[in-house]
Amino acid sequence: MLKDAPLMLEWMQDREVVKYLSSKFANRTLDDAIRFIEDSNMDNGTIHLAIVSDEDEYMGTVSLKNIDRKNNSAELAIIVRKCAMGRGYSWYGMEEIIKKAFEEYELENVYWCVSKKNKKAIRFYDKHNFHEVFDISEDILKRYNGVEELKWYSVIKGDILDDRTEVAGCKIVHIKTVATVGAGELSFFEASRDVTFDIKRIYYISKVPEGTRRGFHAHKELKQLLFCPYGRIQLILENQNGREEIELSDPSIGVIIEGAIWREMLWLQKDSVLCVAASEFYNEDDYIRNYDDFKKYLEEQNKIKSI
Ligand code: T46
Repeated sequence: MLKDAPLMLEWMQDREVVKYLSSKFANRTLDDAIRFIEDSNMDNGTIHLAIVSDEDEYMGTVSLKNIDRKNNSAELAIIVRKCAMGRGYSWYGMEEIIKKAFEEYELENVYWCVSKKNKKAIRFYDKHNFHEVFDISEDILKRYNGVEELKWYSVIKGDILDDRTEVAGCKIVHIKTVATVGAGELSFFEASRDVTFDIKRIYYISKVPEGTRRGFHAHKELKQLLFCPYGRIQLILENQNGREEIELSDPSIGVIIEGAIWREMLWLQKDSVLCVAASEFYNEDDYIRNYDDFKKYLEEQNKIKSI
């Protein structure tokens, strides 16, 4: 809205806010801000949305640029006023525009870049598990001719934007993932570097019909990393504090289960694959397959802890 122009000019003239941007803003005027807002209503392959507070105060702009209908991709850009930093506005703006990109504009991939010197932004993107892109195409790179030291990120439709670090006391891990715009992602973990235990066994569960439930047990000692490289599986976990769920549908998200945790898995999509890296060889004696026995086991464990 045109009333946002003075606040838009505020960040354009704020050296701190614009110091890592490749476009130069310092000499922009109120007329430039007004023209930007007027043009943002035009259908020119770019979508600009205002990020506003509950009181409808302009806090920043989030955009999809270079919308490419052939590759179903677009470049994301975001800027927030200094007073909006660290207050959740950036995350809100990104989450909303990414949702719109996939659901409303039917895109498959959104990507963006940031100066490697902008440590704060890099911490923010890494914390939210956005995947780094290494082999960005020449066509995209030439938009940034002469700009050095850029780090590229991307989100692919289906990636889960969940910033929890734990579920029922189990650690949620971000499996290292490398994205290639328009050509998918590659995820990997390296045993002793990325997993907190030695892996002795890998197994996977496949060809499961939709709606199937498996699990219904806990382990006494086994440590496991669970992840879903294809499909959608709901993982329901229970510890002494109760039950919590997480959807495993992003191949870059894993959950490490250690200690006595009751687990159930629900196949939300046919043929989804559950992969598990385990700390021990298969040993039926380590299973607690009865729910009442699990509850008793937890109580005993708590008694031992409190002695
Ligand atoms: C777990 C969840 C996530 C073996 O012979 N070797 C093995 O390595 C495994 C894992 C299983 N089995 C046998 C034991 C059963 O006769 O395979 C059969 C199916 O196992 P289960 O009913 O335990 O499968 P799920 O899907 O309920 O549970 C499995 C794991 O067993 C369990 O450790 O945490 O996946």
